[in-house]
Amino acid sequence: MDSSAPRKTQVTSSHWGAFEVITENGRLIETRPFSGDPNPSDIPKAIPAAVYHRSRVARPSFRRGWLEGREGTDRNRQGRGIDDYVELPWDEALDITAQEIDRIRKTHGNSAIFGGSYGWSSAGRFHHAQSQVHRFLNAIGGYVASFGSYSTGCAQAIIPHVFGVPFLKYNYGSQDSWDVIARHTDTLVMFGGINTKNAQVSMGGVTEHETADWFARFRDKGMRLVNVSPQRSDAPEGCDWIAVRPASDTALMLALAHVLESEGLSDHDFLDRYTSGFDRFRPYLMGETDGQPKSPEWAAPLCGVGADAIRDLARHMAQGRTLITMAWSLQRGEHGEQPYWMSAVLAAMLGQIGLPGGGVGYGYGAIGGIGKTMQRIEGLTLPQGDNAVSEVIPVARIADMLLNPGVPYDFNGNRQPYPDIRLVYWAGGNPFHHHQDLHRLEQAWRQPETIIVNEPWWTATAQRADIVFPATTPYEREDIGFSPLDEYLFNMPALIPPVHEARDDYDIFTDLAARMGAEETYTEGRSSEQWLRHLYGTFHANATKAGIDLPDFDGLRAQNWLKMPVRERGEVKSFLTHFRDDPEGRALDTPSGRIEIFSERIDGFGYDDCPGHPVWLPPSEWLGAAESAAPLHLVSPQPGDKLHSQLECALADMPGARPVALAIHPTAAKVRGIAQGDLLRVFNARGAARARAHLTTDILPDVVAMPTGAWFGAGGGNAAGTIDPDGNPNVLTKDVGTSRLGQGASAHTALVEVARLD
Ligand SMILES: Nc1nc2c(c(=O)[nH]1)N[C@H]1C(S)=C(S)[C@@H](COP(=O)(O)OP(=O)(O)OC[C@H]3O[C@@H](n4cnc5c(=O)[nH]c(N)nc54)[C@H](O)[C@@H]3O)O[C@H]1N2
Ligand SMILES: Nc1nc2c(c(=O)[nH]1)N[C@H]1C(S)=C(S)[C@@H](COP(=O)(O)OP(=O)(O)OC[C@H]3O[C@@H](n4cnc5c(=O)[nH]c(N)nc54)[C@H](O)[C@@H]3O)O[C@H]1N2
Ligand SMILES: [Mo]
Repeated sequence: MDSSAPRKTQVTSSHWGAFEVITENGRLIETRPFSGDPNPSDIPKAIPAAVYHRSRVARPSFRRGWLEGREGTDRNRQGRGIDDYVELPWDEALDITAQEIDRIRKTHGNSAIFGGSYGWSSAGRFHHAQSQVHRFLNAIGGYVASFGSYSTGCAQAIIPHVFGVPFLKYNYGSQDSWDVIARHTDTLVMFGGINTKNAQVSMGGVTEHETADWFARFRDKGMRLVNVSPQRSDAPEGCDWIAVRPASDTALMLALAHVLESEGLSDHDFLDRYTSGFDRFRPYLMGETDGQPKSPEWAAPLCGVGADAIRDLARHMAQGRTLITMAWSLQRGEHGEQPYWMSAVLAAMLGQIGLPGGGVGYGYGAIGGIGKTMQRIEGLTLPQGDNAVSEVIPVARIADMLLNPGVPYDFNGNRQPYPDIRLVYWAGGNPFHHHQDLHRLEQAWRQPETIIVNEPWWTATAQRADIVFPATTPYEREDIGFSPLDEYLFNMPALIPPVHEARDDYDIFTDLAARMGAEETYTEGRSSEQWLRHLYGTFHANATKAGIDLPDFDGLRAQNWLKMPVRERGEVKSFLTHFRDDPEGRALDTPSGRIEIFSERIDGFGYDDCPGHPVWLPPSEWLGAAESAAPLHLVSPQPGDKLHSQLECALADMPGARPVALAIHPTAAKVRGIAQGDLLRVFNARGAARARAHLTTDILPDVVAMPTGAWFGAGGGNAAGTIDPDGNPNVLTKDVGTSRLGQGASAHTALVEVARLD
């Protein structure tokens, strides 16, 4: 491909959708919306500035203290985040790195290597950094992996107990499309809202942004749309807002269930036929076990919603077709298992699970692909090989792991010691963006002997690594763009040559593997282009079998992009529809074969933080436990202007853009003497961050919201006791598992105080 032609317009894809890229003499000049997208995202606008940003990693870089330190354990680990870096030529850098990985695996075994490497990386099926690093580590003998995601880690543990399927299979393969909802649903009750800001992105890409248009349809049809959330802005304009305190949804849902049960509105035929354990749950609901009926009057002071409003909502939900949707955010907090499980129980009591437009759905709006139903074509996935190491930690327990080698922990019925990690390899993620309680992570990060990071930019994580390899961005290499939740297929051209000395993750790992005697295993003798042809070949063959005609690889290259006829219109039979039609023949894969309202298995684990049926368990930090030192609940949602911490370097350069905005109610602002636009200090016992006051009545008076994604430390060093300059909320959040069952991230569990920063 000639990337140096004078002026060219090509289309590429990304997690936030497709866009046109204008290049001139091999330089990326500008991005423009993709013609096929009715509501294109603004995110790509920041790409040109980010690609050539001064924070690009130019050459292989070694932390001076590590390079000059003695072999082995004493690599001056305290210097992470403080030391400067020494640049070395690629060959020498790869030699040193391969020797170090080899030393660790020979001295401590491959179970001393952590390669979970969580993160979204970039779109593109082959150059997916996390798949590449896993494949590489498998080729050299394996690594300690991680289970689940920050997005839905807790759901991935609880939902299989309840519905007998992996959560993501339920989420991506078994939910109603927007179209079915538009035709069948009368009432949509959205816990945590459905946010078009979040639907801007989808892993692997979302080409037609259509969530907002569907809501216009819903409104035209006269559907009742209820946003149950601490922020009005969590759902599109025109929805009713039930302002619920964060972390109190389980109490609210229990009260809704109580109304159904006391007013004879629960569907006992459904409960008898399709569920198990309602008889064990009911006494708790009605207060027979603990003397406390979970009535609206009980729930009202907990969740901040009036008893009459709860009663009205319950009665309304029992009329017509009702779909309950649950934002992923609800399980990203302590005891996040409970609202997720309880939503299934509530939906079961309404008796509409398995009917079009009814039941419960997860993650609508969380990513743009959910609600789009596609015929599935397999392929276009890089095989990662087999991992010879069996240890796996729940993804969000990384700091616990590093701080507690050998110490046993509980996870979903298993008890195991944390592995003793000596080397960490990260490619395609930014833990110093995504993890909770970053000052604690900073402590934990001092434990390993060596930390290696492949990154295009000097992120906070790169700034805390011993070895940093400059990686290309997707604009600097050829790839194929595709998501099973999208109907478009892209050849993502190499738009510009690599910036500075950046190399593709694949080439970095190929050269490391070669030095470690694993090149053939890693590459299978293929170049990047041969891999693209190979992966596409399988996909092409599967498409042909499914009756879908696609061009060959060269044809796709020439065409740049195409739309495939894979969108399913109308109802798709899911495992739940089949189960409803034939509960014995198509029994669920749970111990009872039914939806488990009571789980003997979970009960058998004996966890007080996740007993045998859903219960109200207040988290350690929420408004019900607020103290004068930290009286406000902090929610830290996804940023609207970007994906996580990506492109932040360019956005932060815009005048006045940082620190980030903190949404705060005028009442809370007034008592603190805060005016619109004031510079703020947001703090608690764990840390402090700067923010800019954004006064709005669209948030509960004792809740504040601060988006994720500001670069921690924004340019080096950020010890406890300092104030994070650009406003990364994770200096404030709590690093604790959701429970011993799910061990998910508890990002939404945090109380804070806010003051004007004079
Ligand atoms: N407080 C709070 N914290 C949260 C959340 C929250 O709700 N609240 N949400 C959590 C969730 S759901 C998630 S998913 C995480 C997201 O956390 P991450 O996925 O870790 O965040 P990203 O910023 O997307 O990190 C991706 C990194 O990969 C790099 N990268 C991009 N392309 C390439 C490539 O080709 N090669 C290499 N080597 N690197 C590349 C980018 O520069 C970037 O640094 O954050 C979590 N953190
Ligand atoms: N633009 C953009 N879109 C994104 C991302 C991004 O970085 N940028 N990240 C993507 C990723 S990786 C993910 S996982 C999804 C996440 O999707 P979600 O998890 O659905 O989104 P969040 O933005 O974390 O939270 C949504 C809202 O939940 C509300 N909330 C918080 N706690 C509670 C609670 O206890 N109860 C109730 N009822 N509401 C609560 C908050 O007000 C918050 O605004 O977003 C994806 N979409
Ligand atoms: Mo996520």
